[in-house]
Amino acid sequence: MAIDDKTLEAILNEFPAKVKRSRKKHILIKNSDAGPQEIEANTRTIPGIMTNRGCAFAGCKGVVLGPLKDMVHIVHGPIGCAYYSWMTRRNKAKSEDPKKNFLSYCVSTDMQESDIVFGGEKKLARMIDDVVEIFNPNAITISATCPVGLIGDDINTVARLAREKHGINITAYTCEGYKGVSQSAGHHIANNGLMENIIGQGELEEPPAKYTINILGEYNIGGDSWEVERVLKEIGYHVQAVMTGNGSYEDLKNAHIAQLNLVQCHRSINYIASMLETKYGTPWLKVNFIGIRATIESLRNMAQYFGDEALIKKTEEVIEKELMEIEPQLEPYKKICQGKTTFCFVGGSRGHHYQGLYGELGIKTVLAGYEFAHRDDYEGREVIPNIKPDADSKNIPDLHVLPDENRYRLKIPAERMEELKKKIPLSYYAGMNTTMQDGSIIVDDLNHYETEEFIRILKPDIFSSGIKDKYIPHKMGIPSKQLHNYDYSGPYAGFRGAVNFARDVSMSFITPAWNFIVPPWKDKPLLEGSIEQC
Ligand code: CFN
Ligand code: HCA
Repeated sequence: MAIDDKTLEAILNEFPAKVKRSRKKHILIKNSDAGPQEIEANTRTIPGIMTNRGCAFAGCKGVVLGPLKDMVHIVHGPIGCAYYSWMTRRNKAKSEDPKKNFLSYCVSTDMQESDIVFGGEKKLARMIDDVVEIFNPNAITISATCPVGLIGDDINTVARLAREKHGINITAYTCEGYKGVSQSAGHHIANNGLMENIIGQGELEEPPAKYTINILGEYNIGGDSWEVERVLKEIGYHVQAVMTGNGSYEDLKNAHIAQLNLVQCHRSINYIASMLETKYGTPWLKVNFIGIRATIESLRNMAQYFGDEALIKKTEEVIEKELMEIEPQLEPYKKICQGKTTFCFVGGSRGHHYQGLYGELGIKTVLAGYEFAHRDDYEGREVIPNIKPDADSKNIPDLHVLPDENRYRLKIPAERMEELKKKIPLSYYAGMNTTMQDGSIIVDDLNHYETEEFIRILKPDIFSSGIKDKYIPHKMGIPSKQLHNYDYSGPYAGFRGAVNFARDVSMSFITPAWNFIVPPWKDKPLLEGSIEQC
């Protein structure tokens, strides 16, 4: 069954009038005849609504800083925030020097009541001394949790004094959870800090290899960036820094020498992409290594960008070889998946990145959305290189270069830009409003009530989201696939990742477990009790 305006109205009628008015602006039924459809995004969640969103601390420490492996990330606050952001995201890392991988540690000042009352600065300073003595890390970050901002601990001064004392890079991030409306604020805080304190501080002056690139917005969840790097290296690229999956302080310091920045996740790290462009003139190119077609197009775009015939040829050879390997493996899974439907609700970019991969397996996305994306993630942009983003960033082009070509390390003559405009097909990563089919539903900041209602009506064959809502569909007898941490599996990126994804999704469909589950409401009364007569 599809959802029309009347059904949507009925779902929203359960809310109080004011809440209904607000939620209505966050939900769209895709209709390409209606012209550009607007959706409200990046606004505060209504208190009382069960959202899947996280906070600024999660976005800063959890998402952007956390994966940097040779740094110790201190969480300044009571233990809960450190504990619940400890390894759950499955950002993998292997260190060249095994003594310099600190990701498996949970490091926190564990503030107690007396620290809240009398201040936690001294405790934080002592902790930094201990961390330097015990771990000898290359650098340290300090992330503030809510109470730190409320009591006014000056973590920047603590960091500066510790830097002078220990002579290593120690920086503070005032990413208290309450800042902004979601994780997104924390991404921005982390981006600013990394740019200000680390990127560009290395000694390298020239790219160490012919095609030197950075990968931005790739966090190595379940090993994704290892799979992407495998292919890129085979083609002949040199990856200077991955931000920040399996990333390191040492690589990041020299990220400014790259010739091109790839932007995989646009939502969490577009700020660094544009700051690198402004400061060092490095152009950036949006890519998507989730899905086979998206991976191929991304590789082709990169080759076109450098424009070297040998690189273009090598790219095609590698694509052909990879396809020969995976196509026969995918066949049996496609048979299982064909004709099925899914929901695809994730935090930011993955909400549209995964639709292509699902489609390649024959699975249609009937509902999708983001927890915390901004309007530009939904609405898509005109794909014209050489345009600066406008003030509210609604028109960020996908291949983004400044007009003054002299500012590039990789010089792009005007006629080459014209050629690139024609050659680079960027349709698959335009905003969500353009990736979904007519009649499908787009929801911003989907909540638990709406989740249940939409599942009840649309009956997807698989539900893909995160841990907070995973078990609602399970209890309704529908498989669910976490697209955040991949449920202990992965990698899902690139060519081989697509096979892993196809296998995992197929297993969820054919497992006989669903035949043994009777949802509680089918054989038990929902309420128990007795009615007394008065
Ligand atoms: S790895 Fe990324 S891809 S960084 Fe971002 S917007 Fe989160 S942690 Mo969860 S899975 Fe998710 Fe994206 Fe970019 Fe991950 S869709 S919510 S903040 N995200
Ligand atoms: C975060 C991290 C998260 C949470 C995932 C989930 C992740 O937002 O703080 O809710 O299942 O990917 O680990 O997005």
